[in-house]
Amino acid sequence: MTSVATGADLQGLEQELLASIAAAGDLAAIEQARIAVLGKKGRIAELMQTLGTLPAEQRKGFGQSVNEIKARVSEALEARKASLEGDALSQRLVNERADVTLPVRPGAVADGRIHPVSQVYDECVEIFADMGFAVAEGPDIETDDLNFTKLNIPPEHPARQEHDTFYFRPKEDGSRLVLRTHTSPVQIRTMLAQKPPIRIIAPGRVYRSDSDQTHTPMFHQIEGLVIDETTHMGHLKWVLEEFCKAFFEVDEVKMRFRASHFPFTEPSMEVDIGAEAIGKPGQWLEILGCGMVHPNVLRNCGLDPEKYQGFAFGMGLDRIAMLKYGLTDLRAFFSGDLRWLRHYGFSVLDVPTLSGGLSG
Ligand code: 2U9
Repeated sequence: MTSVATGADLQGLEQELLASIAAAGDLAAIEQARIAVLGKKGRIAELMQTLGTLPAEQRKGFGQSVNEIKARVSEALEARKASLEGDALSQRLVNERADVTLPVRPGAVADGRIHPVSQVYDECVEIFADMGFAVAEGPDIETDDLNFTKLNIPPEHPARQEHDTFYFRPKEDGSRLVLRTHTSPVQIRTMLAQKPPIRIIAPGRVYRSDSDQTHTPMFHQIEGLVIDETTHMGHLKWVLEEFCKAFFEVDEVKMRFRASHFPFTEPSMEVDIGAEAIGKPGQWLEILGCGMVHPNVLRNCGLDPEKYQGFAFGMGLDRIAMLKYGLTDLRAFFSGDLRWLRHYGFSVLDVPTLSGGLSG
C-alpha cells in the first residue's frame, strides 16, 4: 500500500525540493530539477497519485496543500532560472567583450584592396539605386540577335564593323553567338521579359577586339534604360546631371550635349562635362552617350512606340574610373599587378554610400 504523507512530511518535502532548486548550479541543472519536481513522473505528480488512497474528508485539505507547495516550488524554480540566466548573460558579456576601437587585425580584411573598377561599379549602383533604378544583369555570351539585330543594327549595318566583335564559330543554321560588345542586350532582355514602367541600369563586362593604351579587349560599361509613357529628354538631362554631381562629388557640374548618332537612339547625344569637376578647369571631357530609345528598338521588343517612350544612356566604367581617380593606363587595370592594386585600390571597409561619402 502506498504510504500517505502527513502534514509534517509535506513540510519536509517542500524544504527538500526548495533545497534542490537552490542547489542547481546552471541552466541544465535547473531543467533537471524542474523535471524531477514538476514533471509527469515528478515528486508533485507522485504525491497527487496518493490522493485517491486518502479518506474522503482528508482529500480536499491534502490536495490544497500539495497545490500550494506546487505553486511555491514553481515560483522558486522560475526565480532560480531567471537568476541563472542573468548570470549566464553577464558571463557572456564579460567573455565576448569586443573593443571596437582597436585597429583592424593584420590579415585579409586589412590588406585586401577593392579594384578601382569594382569601387566605381559600387558607386554607380549606389547613385542610381537612390534614383530608383534596379540593377539588371545578363550573360557575357549573347546571340547576334540580342546584341545587334534587336538594337536596330541589322546584319549588313556598318555599326557592326565598329564594334570589333568577337564571334563564335557559326552554328549549322548559320546563327552565331558573340561576346557581347555592349551591355545593351541586357535592356533588350528586360523589355522582352517585363512591361513598362522600366527603370534599370545594366553594368558589366563587354568585349571588343581592340587593344592600345585606352582600349582593352575586355572592358566595363554601365548603361541605363527608362521606359514608360511620358519620360522625355528633360528627365534624361536631370538624371545625367544628378549622376555626374554625385559621382564626381561636386555641387555643380557644367554639361554639354552634342548631337550624335547611334542606331538604337533617336535623337542621340554625346555628353561632355566641364573638367572643373576633376580639377582641370577650361577643358571638356566626353563621358557618355545617350538618347531617346529608337522606335524600331521598342517595336523589336513588342512595345508600341505610339504608346511607350523613354531614354537610354551608356558609359565606360573604366573610363570614368580613370577620370575620377587620375589613372592613366587602362591596360594596368587588368594586368593583375599587386603593387598597382595596393596603390590604386580601395579599403574593403570603406563601402561607398551616399550618406557616408562615395570614395571615403
Ligand atoms: C537599348 C536602347 C538603347 C545605350 C546607349 C550609348 C548611347 C553610348 C557608349 C559610351 C561609351 C559605349 O562604353 S562606350 O564606348 N555608349 O554612347 N549607349 S545610348 O542605348 C540603348 C541601350 C539599350 C535597349
